[in-house]
Amino acid sequence: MYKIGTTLTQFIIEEQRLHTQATGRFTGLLNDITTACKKIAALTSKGALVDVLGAAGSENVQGEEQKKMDIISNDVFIEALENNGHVAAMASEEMETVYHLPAGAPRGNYLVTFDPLDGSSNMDVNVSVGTIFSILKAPPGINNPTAADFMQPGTHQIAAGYCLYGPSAIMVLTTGHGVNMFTLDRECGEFILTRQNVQIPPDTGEFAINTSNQRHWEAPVRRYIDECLQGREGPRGRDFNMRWVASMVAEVHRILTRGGIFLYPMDAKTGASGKTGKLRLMYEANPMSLIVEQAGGVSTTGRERILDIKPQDLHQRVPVILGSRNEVERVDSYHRGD
Ligand code: P6P
Repeated sequence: MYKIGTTLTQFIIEEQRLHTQATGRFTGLLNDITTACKKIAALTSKGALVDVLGAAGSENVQGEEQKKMDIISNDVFIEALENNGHVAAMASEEMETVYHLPAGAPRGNYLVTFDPLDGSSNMDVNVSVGTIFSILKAPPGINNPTAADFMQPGTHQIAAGYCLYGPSAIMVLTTGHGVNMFTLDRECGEFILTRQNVQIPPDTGEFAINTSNQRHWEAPVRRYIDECLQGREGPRGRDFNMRWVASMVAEVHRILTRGGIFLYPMDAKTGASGKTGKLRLMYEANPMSLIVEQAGGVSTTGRERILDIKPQDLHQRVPVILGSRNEVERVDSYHRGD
């Protein structure tokens, strides 16, 4: 256990000391990511004051309208990581293909995937957004890794985290040994350890789903939500509450903080468009699933553990049902027909 008040920088150095073979590159990478998140936090907090709101006038590879901050955050992240010799390549929601480092830039041991500003449409209405990142090992000796080198299941992640830009800027990080939370002290510019070894309560009375898609849901999800809505008069014998922020980072943070279940399930709407879900595996579902599992929660598609999925494409989408263990396992049981 670390004393509350430890800085993220100190925490990362202490963690490195636990690994006698450590070269310091992983520590350097986490510090680069921290720098990127501090810069994005500063920009999101200024908003209209620095003209970062509104549409960029372009679309990303997903065919989604890009916000100015999507592009700015992506550039901030790339700039913070590409020249320090800690990464070998990067992949982002905002870039169609793998980002190769400039010729001559030193290559590191890691691949990083990221969603530079998840929930960015909330920027214009001043609602929480966040950066999500995932760290994988790069194949040794490859100067320019390809998309195939990123096709590693989520269980291979070395680390995962997010930075939530809300009333506070909070970095949440796991390196495979539990989940810790760090709040940005804007006066000293440091993320300060404020919660250690976070655990998600196994039970919850709070679900998060975009109910406007209800007519498109598969039967198991419709059954689960219907039972929640029937409350104490129904088969669950208790009332439920609902939340939907339309920012996965905010939903996951609430679940880490007080429990809950988040569902963006497979539905006929996404199926009809040939997609296999709404959320992206490599830089949304996988990092959030590692964090949730490390905090004692569960994360599945309804039919399989998300971290076990063998990726087929950088921008592959998957259904996501994650959070409090007993609720997610109930939804899974409904998918099995129990
Ligand atoms: P909808 C944000 O665009 C995002 O990728 C997640 O952060 C969020 O949970 C989801 O999509 C919101 O989707 O369909 O409710 O707008």
